[in-house]
Amino acid sequence: MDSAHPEFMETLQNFQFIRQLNEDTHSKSITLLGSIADEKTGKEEQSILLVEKLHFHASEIPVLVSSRLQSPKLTFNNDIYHWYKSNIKNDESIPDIKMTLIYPATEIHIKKYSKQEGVMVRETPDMYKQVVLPYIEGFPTSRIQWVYNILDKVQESERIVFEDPDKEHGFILLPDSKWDQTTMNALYLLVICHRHDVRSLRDLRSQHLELLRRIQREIPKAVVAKYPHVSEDQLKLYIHYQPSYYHFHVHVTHVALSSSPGATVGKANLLDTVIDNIENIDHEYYAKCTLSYVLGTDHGLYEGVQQYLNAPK
Ligand code: M7G
Repeated sequence: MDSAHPEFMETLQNFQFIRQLNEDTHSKSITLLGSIADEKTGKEEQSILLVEKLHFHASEIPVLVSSRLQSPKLTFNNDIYHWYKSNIKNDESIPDIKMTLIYPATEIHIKKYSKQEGVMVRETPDMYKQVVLPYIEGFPTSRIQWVYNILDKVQESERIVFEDPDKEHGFILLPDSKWDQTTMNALYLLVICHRHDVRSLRDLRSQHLELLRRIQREIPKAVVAKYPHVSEDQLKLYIHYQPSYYHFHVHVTHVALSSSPGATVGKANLLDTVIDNIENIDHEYYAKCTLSYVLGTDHGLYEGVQQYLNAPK
C-alpha cells in the first residue's frame, strides 16, 4: 500500500506556530510546537514539526559553483581568506529541507522533543522491576501502532529493504524515518523484529540469540546489496536503552554518524557486544546486569527514578 496520503499536505499548511521546543545548530534543525485544527471537529490538536536543512545532493556538488549559486556576495576578506554568502537556486528535484510532522502529538512526544538536561542513571534489575517495567506496561499499544503498521505491511511496505519472514526469529529492515534516503554518510535504517514479546534490551535472553545472530549476519549483506556505495564495515548496528518505543528494534547507521547523540555511549549498545554478553558471559545477562544511560529530566521515567533513588533503603 502507498504510504503517502495527499490530504496531509493540507494538514501541514494548517500548522499554527506556538513555540520553539528545541534547535540544533550542528544539524541545522529546529523543532516547533504548533496546533492544527481537526478538519471535522475544528478541535485544535497539538502537533510537533521537526524541520531539518538537508545536506547537498550528490548530483549538485560538481556544479555547485558553476550553476547552483544565486547572487553570491563577498562579505569579508583577509589576506588569502575570502568569505561569501549566497542563496542556492530553487530546484524542485533537490529539496532544501526535510520535515516530520507528529499530529496529533501527545505530552510524551512534546517532552521527548523539548530541550532538556540529562542525568546518568544506573538501572539495577530491582530499579527496572519497580520503576521501568510499570512505566513500559503503562503505555497503550497505540504508541507502537506505527511499528505494527510496518510489520503488517499496512504502511511503508514499498520501503522494505529486506525481510526475514520467520515469525519467531525474523524481522523487517527499512529506512528510518530520520534518513533522507539520499545522503549515504547519514545512512540510517531500522530492523524491527516480527515477534511482539521483546520490549527492549532488558528482555533479551539466550532464546533470542537466533534472532540476534540472524540480524548480525543478514543485515550488513542486505544493506550493501541495496546501497552499493556503502560497505559492510561502514555499518554500525546498535540497540537503544532506553528506547522510545518498546518493541525490539536495532538501529543501523553509517559509522560517519557516530557522534550523533543516539549513537554514543549512554544510549547505544552495540549488537555485537549484546550477543557476546548473552552467549559468553551469562545467558541471563540482561536480567542481572546494571544498565547505565543518560535520561532527560523531562523523560517520563525521571520522577520515578528519583523517587526510587531517594527512598529509604
Ligand atoms: P528508539 O530507539 O525507540 O527511539 O528508535 P529514539 O527515537 O529515541 O531513537 C525508534 C526509531 O524509529 C527512531 O530512530 C525513529 O526515527 C524511528 N521511527 C519512528 N517512527 C514513528 C517511525 C516511522 O513511522 N517509520 C520509520 N521508518 N521509522 C520511524
